[in-house]
Amino acid sequence: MFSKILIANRGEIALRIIRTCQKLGIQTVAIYSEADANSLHVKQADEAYIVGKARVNESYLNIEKIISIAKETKAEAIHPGYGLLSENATFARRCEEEGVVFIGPKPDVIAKMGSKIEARQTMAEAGVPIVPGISFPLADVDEATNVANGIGYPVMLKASAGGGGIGMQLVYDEEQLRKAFEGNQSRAASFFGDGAMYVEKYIENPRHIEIQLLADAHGNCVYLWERECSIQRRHQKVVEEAPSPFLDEETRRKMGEAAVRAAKHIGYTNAGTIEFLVDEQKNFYFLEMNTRLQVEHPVTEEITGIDIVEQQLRIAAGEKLSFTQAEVKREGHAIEVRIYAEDPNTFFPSPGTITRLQLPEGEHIRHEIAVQSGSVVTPFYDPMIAKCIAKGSDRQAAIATMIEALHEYKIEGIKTNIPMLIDVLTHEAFQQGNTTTNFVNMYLNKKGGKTHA
Ligand code: MV4
Repeated sequence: MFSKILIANRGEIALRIIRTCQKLGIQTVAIYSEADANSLHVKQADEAYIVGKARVNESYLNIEKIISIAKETKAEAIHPGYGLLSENATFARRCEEEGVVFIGPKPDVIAKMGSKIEARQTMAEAGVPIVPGISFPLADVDEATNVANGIGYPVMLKASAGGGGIGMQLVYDEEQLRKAFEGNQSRAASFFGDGAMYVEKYIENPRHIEIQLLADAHGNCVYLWERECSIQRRHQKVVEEAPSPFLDEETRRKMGEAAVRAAKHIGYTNAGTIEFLVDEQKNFYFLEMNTRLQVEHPVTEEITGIDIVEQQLRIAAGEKLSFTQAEVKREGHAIEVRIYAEDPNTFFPSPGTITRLQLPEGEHIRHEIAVQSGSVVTPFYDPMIAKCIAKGSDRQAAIATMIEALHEYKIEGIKTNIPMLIDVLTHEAFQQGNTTTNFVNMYLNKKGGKTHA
């Protein structure tokens, strides 16, 4: 195992990684920007070094500076957390070249899954169901309409370099596709440096269900069940849970086995997630692979008892997985909510100073949080300030605990989305497990959706 690692991230995830390092006796090196000088991750790490100005391009994304700090401090590995450099193949490659272990998969695997077209091709080869559509870049608008006519409208026009809802458009007919094509292509080219576009059949009102994987460098791979993350707004998840209220045991097993096939086919190592769209008939289709630790990993930890960050460190250090698929347990139900510093109605960020912060307590409540009273939420970074995870013997118990907890938060000085989270958790549709990706528009009277009962 490593004796010292560098954490190339900030906020709650930096603290989360430090916690596991402390448990395992690993020394930690934090990096921070000028805006984060007083942050908790700086205080809690064993060492901390400034990397630059507030803006991420001048700090948390400065690859060469981060690697030089790792080398100077004799950190043996770098944990990238999520976001920032976590899915940057160039960073992973530079780490490899400099003899620093990147805690994640190999650079080529990151790059392969970063191209959505290549990912589709690869999954099809591995026998994983993909959304009906094409797995090559469209040459021009005429090819796009020919292909779409074959698939049948509506279709989603997507950028190969996109993902997470960026660079995609729903079109209902040929005229809309013709109008959308060139604009989308040139936006993708300027935004991602890659204008490759493809089309898929539009799956109506799907669920977003993802499989958590752990794969070691010795050919062993297990799935840690699923998380359902359908409750989103503007392609940002707000509530995640495990297990999914929608899956039956057979579909769960088929999805898990498909995900393991996918990982083995690409020589995947470390923790990873295969995202699926699941339609009303429980057909599942590969959507994207996330080659990093995810924000919502705690719900999986709560139902399996497995520390996913610890597993990442062990895998990166070359250890074999110490358990088999049959030994992965599943117990109870866990729900996570993401608390954002934002206006609960407009969803606009609400930066400022947190003048008071009091958290709910209880044995079934877990917090992942990097702010306290007096902390300043700056406009430079993601406005997610905390995650709350509630556990219960079943879904109903977990929901009840979460609703109670949400009412007990005392946060002053900034606005948060807690009122919106309470609306979701208390809604009959949510309680009945009607958790589709249209939930917020359909039930919460946002963006012209139906009125909230
Ligand atoms: C889709 C889709 C329906 N059909 N693709 C949104 C995020 C990005 N990763 C892909 N997304 C979607 N792709 C096809 N062919 C619907 C969505 C989608 C969605 C997916 C997961 C969770 C929430 C979503 C909200 C709106 C649209």
